[in-house]
Amino acid sequence: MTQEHTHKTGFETRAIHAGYEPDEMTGAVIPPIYATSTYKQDGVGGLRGGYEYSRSANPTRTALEGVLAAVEMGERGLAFASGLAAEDTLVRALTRPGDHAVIPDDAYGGTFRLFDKVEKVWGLDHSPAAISDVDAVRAAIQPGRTKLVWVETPTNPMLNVGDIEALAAVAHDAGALLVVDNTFASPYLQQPLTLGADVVVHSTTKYVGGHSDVVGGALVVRDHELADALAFHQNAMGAVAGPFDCFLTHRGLKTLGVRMDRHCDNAEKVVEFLGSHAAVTEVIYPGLESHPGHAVAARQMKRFGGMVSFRVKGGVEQALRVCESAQVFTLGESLGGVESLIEHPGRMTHASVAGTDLEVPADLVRLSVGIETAEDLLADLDRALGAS
Ligand code: P1T
Repeated sequence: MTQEHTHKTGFETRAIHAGYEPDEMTGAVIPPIYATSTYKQDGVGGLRGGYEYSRSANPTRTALEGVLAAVEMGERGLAFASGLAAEDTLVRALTRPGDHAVIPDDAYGGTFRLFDKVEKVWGLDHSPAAISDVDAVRAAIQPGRTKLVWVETPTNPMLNVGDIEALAAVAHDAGALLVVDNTFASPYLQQPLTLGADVVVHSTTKYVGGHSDVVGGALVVRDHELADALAFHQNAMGAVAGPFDCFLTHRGLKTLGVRMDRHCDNAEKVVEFLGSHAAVTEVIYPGLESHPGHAVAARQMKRFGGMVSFRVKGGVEQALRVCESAQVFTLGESLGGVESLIEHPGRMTHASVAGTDLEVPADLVRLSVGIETAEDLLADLDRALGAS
């Protein structure tokens, strides 16, 4: 399918068909794993299909990058070795020492660590702001210096929601770009480029890959100049995704739509169950009408996702006990795979923000609700919450 045609088709059709035409020679319907570092040239500079060296381009990666662009309604996708590799490439391609970025005051711990311990040393300042509060984001912008407004929505792990259209306007008024980390929503539920964002970031390790068997990252953009700058840095910095990883990620992405619908169905059941459980003090889920970001989420997301956070009676000790007592929910970092995961953000994924303004509540438990039989998930949570 041409890109023009692709963008007119439905999400699942794009996820399954974009980025690759059956191989000319064999008709293979799935992109082969091109396990090659280099390519024979037909005379010096005589490249076949533009392939020269696999850091610069590899056909298995080209196929994944094409489908990533299509599912996000972008012009260009770029695949990286991890979400953080994508983030670092993006930041250093689009900023210079002395510049400034606004970041979420409840960002993923690794993203905060990247800004605070790596990009800062390189000379990029940052200010955390509540991305659910457009005025707070506007106030955190330093006119002339702020080059990036960085948003996660929903955020990890507090599930706050940022209004992408409004934040894009605020960023653009100040001459900055709006970056949206779309990892939690996935491109099935939310397409930030269609709402005015300039760059979409993914940890494809999560819902896009979907099977907890590969680490990867992605950037997707609409603008050709921006795409060229990012592609230059992707090659110059070299944190690319390898062909085996691209194959797995691409395979996962084909079923994103059906998986996400089941993740959402199960999450809704889990939320209802937790909401009436005596051991739970608060359930955090953008699908709840009581969630402060519900109206914005309902406007910009197809459904509300598979991530659920909740707080328990009994503080940190009980939160740890619940995490360690679950059996169907596996105790582990990461999210977005078909299997349910449970974790304690304060001690695990967000340990790197302890003692900062981004510290998360000690009694918080985060669930990545998988696609198992819902009744088994509810029974498991009931058992874990009763543990003492
Ligand atoms: O782990 P990596 O593929 O490098 O992606 C980093 C990343 C970026 N953005 C968000 C919103 C993320 O959640 C992550 C990774 N998060 C976890 C590993 C986690 O368990 O929250």
